[in-house]
Amino acid sequence: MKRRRTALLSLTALLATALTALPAAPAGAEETEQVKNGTFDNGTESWWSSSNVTAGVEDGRLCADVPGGTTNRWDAAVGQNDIPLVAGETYRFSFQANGTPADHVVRAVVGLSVSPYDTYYEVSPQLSVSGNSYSYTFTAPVDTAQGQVAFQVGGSAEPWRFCVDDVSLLGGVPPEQYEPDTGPRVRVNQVAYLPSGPKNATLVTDATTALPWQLKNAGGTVVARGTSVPRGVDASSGQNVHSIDFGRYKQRGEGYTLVADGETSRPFDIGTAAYDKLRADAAKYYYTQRSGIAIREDLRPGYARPAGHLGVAPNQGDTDVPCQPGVCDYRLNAAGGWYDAGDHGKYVVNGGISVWELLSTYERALHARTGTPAAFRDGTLAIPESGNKVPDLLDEVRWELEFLLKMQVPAGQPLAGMAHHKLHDENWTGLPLLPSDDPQKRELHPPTTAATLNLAAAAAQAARLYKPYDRAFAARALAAARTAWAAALAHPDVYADENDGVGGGAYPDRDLEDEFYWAAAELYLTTGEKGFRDQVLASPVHTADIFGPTGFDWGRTAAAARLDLATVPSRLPGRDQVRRSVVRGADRYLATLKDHPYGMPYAPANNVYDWGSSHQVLNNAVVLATAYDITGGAKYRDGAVQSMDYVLGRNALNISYVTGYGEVNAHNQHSRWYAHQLEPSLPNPPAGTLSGGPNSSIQDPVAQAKLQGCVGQFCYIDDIQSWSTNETAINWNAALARMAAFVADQG
Ligand code: 9MR
Repeated sequence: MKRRRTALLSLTALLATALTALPAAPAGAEETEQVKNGTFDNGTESWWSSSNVTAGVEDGRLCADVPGGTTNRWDAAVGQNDIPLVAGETYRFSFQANGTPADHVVRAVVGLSVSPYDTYYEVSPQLSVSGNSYSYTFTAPVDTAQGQVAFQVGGSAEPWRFCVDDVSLLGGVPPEQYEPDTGPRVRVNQVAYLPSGPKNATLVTDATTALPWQLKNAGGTVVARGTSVPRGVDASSGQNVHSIDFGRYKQRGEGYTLVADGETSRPFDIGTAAYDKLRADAAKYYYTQRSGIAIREDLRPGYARPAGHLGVAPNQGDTDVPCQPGVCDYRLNAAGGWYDAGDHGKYVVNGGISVWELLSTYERALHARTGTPAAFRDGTLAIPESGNKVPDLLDEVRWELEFLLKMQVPAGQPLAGMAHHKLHDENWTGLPLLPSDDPQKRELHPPTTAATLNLAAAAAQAARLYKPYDRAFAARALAAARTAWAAALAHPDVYADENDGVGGGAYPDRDLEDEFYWAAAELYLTTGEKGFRDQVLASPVHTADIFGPTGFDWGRTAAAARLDLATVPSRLPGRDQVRRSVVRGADRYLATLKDHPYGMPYAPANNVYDWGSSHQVLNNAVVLATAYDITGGAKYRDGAVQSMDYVLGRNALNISYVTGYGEVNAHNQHSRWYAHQLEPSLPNPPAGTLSGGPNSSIQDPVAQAKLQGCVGQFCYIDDIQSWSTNETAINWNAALARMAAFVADQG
């Protein structure tokens, strides 16, 4: 513990230093310390600091005087470079730290010391004056000799002092044994069952014979009783389970519990109010995702923030965005739209399907027997446009449509009429980061046929729905859709590069027959023109069996066409067969649901839960709901309604995947601005935000460290860093909005 004060290398000097590759330890090797001089016994040897920080060893720890007046965490830092990391190896990252005065945040990062400065793992604890020990486990996603451990301490208005000791990055540690807290073994929809709807629960138990159950009201009085049905081992969770059906009980009330096998479920309501609220909240989610506009505190208390990406420093976009080098030599004003997810990217394919599912929620309300158009009328969503006499849902979706239209290649340019695939930062940014604080260069990525067809489909659908409110906009949308359609026909195979995933997601798709079918269908439903009708009828997708286990998604859009052709009035020859094909798809989802001890219409092949599985469950439920709209058959309505139980808590983890709904709910979704878990001054996502949910492929370092070997439903963790299991996204919330509206309509 020498008290020597050593001058540290500046960050820039260090980055410029040539780096020597160290031999990488093989995976599964002995535990090996990767940090040199983490105890600071040799002063500051091997450590660097940024030039605005005065750092030295004091009482055997490294202490840094941090200046006030910086903006970002990374504007002031201390760290160590040349740390080797091995892909797939698990590391324990630990340190002791304190801060004076209290409550300053350190962003502790394990990442890449050279451009593009990827972050592999990060935490942002709030420090006390007395200090704490911190320890985390993660799995390295890549091999590199240029790893870095850094403590980012910028972003404070006032100066403060940061001290750190016993910094360790231990490689070769066993993956953490993570035990989720799953609470009582009686699993229910933690929000509400409809009074006249199905009421099912799942009991996790070792018992193999039927057990008695009791339904209790809020006062603890038993109001119904029965016996469970043993269901054996559930493949989606590996648990031995029973199912419980208490659907004969129909009394409205709050605070019911279900008791079985000595366990009491989390409380739930029998009623409809929660779905009226969820229908609005799931749609209100979009206002706070908006880019290019300040979010107003009076409209969303706790969520106000400055406008993002309007070209106001430190932002560089999106009012005048260049292409990636070599892609084009014009610039576009592509301000507005919604941020896709927890990142600041804006993607046309995902924008298109999100617009479709929200507009279809609106369109269903116009045509379905239980539709309630008033639910989305002017004034229902508390947005800046409320009061303009246009249904609020149309106003909200128009924010995205205007952005999609701006992404179209202008006339006179190469590939005119096509749509740029996406627009996002040059490199990935870290968390937390308000949209208005993003300093990165924004770039347009090449046009693709998929984006062009998404734009055509969404704009064509918009043309028929906005016409009663704004004829000029409807005409503009239809013209853009026609132009896009023609451009896609002229360039049918311009694909997104699946490796174009730096700074934003790739959204690659090489099968575009479904996108052609969808765009043709929307153009036909809007115009009734023979040319589009013939395209629909000639598409091989028109008669294909499209209702598979993983349903529809941003890249599988055939169902969008089929559902609309089945429900939006038209003179399509063979429309009855189209309607029957939807009912056949629903029959299959109903069979899956009946077989499933958790009562969900989702059983993916080999039990591999997809990225965004919670919205897959909901989209399969949309097919059930549509079959009800077509046939009036109660079994389809009940199947659709019952699917909501899984999302709202009747699942292996006993968690509701919707923020603010259910006693235990997902609320740490991966997001740069709802980053409360990292930055206490920021909010959690707003109520009504759907989490992506279990993803068997566990594609992020936190999931890889904690969920190794997980079975289906268990491949999830409510951690902000688990972007592959716990993100929020505009397409996923659209599925929630659509199903919440359907269920509310059944009350
Ligand atoms: O939802 C997308 C999922 O289907 C893909 O498997 C995954 C990997 O390509 O990307 C998901 O989309 C993400 C996008 O790439 C970037 N913004 C966040 C999206 C949700 O996680």
